[in-house]
Amino acid sequence: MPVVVGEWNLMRPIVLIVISLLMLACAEQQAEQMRVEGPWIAEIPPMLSVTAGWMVLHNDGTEPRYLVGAFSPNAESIEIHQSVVVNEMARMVFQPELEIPPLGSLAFNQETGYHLMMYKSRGMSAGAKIPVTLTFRDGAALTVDFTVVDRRTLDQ
Ligand SMILES: [Cu+2]
Repeated sequence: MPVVVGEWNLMRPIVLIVISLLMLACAEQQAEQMRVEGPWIAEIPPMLSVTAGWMVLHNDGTEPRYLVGAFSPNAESIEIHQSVVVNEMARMVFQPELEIPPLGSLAFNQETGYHLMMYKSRGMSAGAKIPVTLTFRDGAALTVDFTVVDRRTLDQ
């Protein structure tokens, strides 16, 4: 059917509402301006299933962003943790969300203690590429391939 200017003006609010709904419904809405550097997962022997993922998460935007979760087809669940030392005891503390400052980054490494704890994981042998989706408070998501690495080959 031919679209004339008058019809478009009537339809425009409806189109905008439909687009908004689609964006809300779409879990794979890309987390624009978010970027992952050096993602890797520690290799574990096949009889173990808990391991950790590491990365540097960059926010190239001008607003703070908040990481609220992660999931992967290769793990039953993933939690955001921070390793801390309390009374000389190493503990891991669950993090409900982490802020990534605007034009800044947050490192998940031994120094900061932040890591992605992966439970009941599969296929964590050196060289494998494991897709992990990071989810943000605004509903956006970012999927990145993490490389499985044998820790012993790392200089730490
Ligand atoms: Cu942990």
